[in-house]
Amino acid sequence: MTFLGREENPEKARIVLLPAPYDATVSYLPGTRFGPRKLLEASLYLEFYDEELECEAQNLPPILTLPEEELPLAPEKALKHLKERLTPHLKKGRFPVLLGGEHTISLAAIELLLNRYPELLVVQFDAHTDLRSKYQGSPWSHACVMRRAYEAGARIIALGVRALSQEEHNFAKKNQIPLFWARKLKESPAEVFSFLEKELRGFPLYVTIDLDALDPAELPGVGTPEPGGLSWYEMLSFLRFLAGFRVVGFDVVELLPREERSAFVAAKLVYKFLSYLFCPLS
Ligand SMILES: [Mn+2]
Repeated sequence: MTFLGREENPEKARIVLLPAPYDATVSYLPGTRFGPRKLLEASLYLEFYDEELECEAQNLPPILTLPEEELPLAPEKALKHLKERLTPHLKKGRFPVLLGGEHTISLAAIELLLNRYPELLVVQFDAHTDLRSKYQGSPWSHACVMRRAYEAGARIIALGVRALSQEEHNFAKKNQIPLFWARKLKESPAEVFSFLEKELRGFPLYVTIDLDALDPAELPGVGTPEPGGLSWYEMLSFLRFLAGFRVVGFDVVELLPREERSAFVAAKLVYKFLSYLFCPLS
């Protein structure tokens, strides 16, 4: 199973897709472990011509989709496994894309990229901040992933937030982690763009897309569907903007494919972001 059904010569790949079928710490609705497979399946049915960029999927650089491997249940072991799979591809200069799986898996890419780019800035699309110190007894819960990333040395900017605890809000304030509420992105996006323009320029960016940043009306298949999220076109406007900066990798996580529709939307989101990044306007 490969993204867009593309069969590449692995040696020539410039983009590497790593399925991360993991949902061991999930708190509400389980099943994100089936996310990567369903997303890849759905990608076969996308229209390969992009009307916005006037670009064909075959004009994207060669994409290598790694085979799905079952992950150990223990989060530290799962992250280690993902890092080991990703490392040889990063060494070859390939652009990494992780497909989740619950949000915990982002840490594998973030920690590896921090070794290469100590100034790494993580742009997080998420309904939640995921800044809890521990959740349900675990420091590796999806609800803690950005706290761990912050502790590992990443700078974070969170976009689309609309559900967080007092503890998380206090932590973000104390550590000057910018949080942009979903309401702000929807009502005054120009202010957010101008903030990002100033903050992102020159920095290596890792973009982590928790699909619950989107409104559940657009994509219902997530572990915690929070109302009031981004529309499809709002999300695309941010991704297209980010593609003008130095993005060094991204992930799309938390797909809970109870129906085909969400997997299709998620697959199209991956395709759109890759196109913004790699398909220049003709
Ligand atoms: Mn999240």
